[in-house]
Amino acid sequence: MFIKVVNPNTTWSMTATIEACARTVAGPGTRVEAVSPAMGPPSIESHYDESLSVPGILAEIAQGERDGADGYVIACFGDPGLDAAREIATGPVVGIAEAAMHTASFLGRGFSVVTTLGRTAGRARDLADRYGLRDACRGVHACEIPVLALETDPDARKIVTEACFDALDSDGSDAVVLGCAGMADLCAQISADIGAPVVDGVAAATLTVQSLVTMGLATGKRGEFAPPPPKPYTGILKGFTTAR
Ligand code: 2AL
Repeated sequence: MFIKVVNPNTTWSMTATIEACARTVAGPGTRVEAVSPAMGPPSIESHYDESLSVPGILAEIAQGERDGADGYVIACFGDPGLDAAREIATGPVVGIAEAAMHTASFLGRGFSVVTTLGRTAGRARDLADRYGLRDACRGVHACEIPVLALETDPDARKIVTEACFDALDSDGSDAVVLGCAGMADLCAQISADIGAPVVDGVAAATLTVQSLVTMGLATGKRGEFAPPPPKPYTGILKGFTTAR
C-alpha cells in the first residue's frame, strides 16, 4: 500500500518530520511518502495562506494518481482542499484535523485543541462543527507560537506542553488534540508529561487511510465527490484544466 502524505506548506524540514511520524505508525506493508507542493506558502496560519495552499495540494494529488497512490493524508490542521482532493482522488483522502478529532472522540467525552496562533482557532472550531463534534470539542487554545517557530524555538515543547496542561484543566476534557502538523514529533513526550491522551493528527490520519484502504473503502463517487465537470481553466491556473 502506498500512502502519499501532503504537507500543504512548502517547508521541507517540516515535511521530513511529518514523514518520520507517519512512518513510525504505518504498518510494515505500507509505503509512506511525504511531500510539499512546488508552490504555496511556507506555513499556513491564515485564511489567505490556506486558500493559496490549495492549488499546490491538488497538483500533488493529481501527481499521486499518476504514481498509483492508494490514499492520501492532508497534513495541515485546517484540512485545506479536502473536498476538492476527494473529487480528484480515486482512493480515500483524510485531513489531520478530522482524523485527530474523530480519534479523540473515542477517548472520552470531551477534548481540547491546542493550536499555534490564536487566529487559527476559528478554523479549528469551524472544523469541529463540520465534523459533528461541536459538543465534544470543549475548547481551542492557542500557544501563540508561529508554525515555523515550532522547529526553531528551544522553548516550543515546554510552551505547547503547558498549553496542553492548562487546556485539560480549564476545559475539564479527557484528551488533547494537537492543532498543527508541526507538533507531530512532540506528541508522545507531551502525553507522558501531562498524563492524558494526546492525539497527533498525522498519526491518526495515516492510520485512518491505512484502515480504509485495508477495508477496500474509498470516497463515494456517485454525487458530490464525482470527478469535477471538465472545463478549461485560464491564466496561471491553465494547468488545472480538467480533462474530458
Ligand atoms: C498548520 C499546520 O498544521 N501546518 C501549517 O503550516 N499550519 N496549522 C496551524 N494551526 O497553524
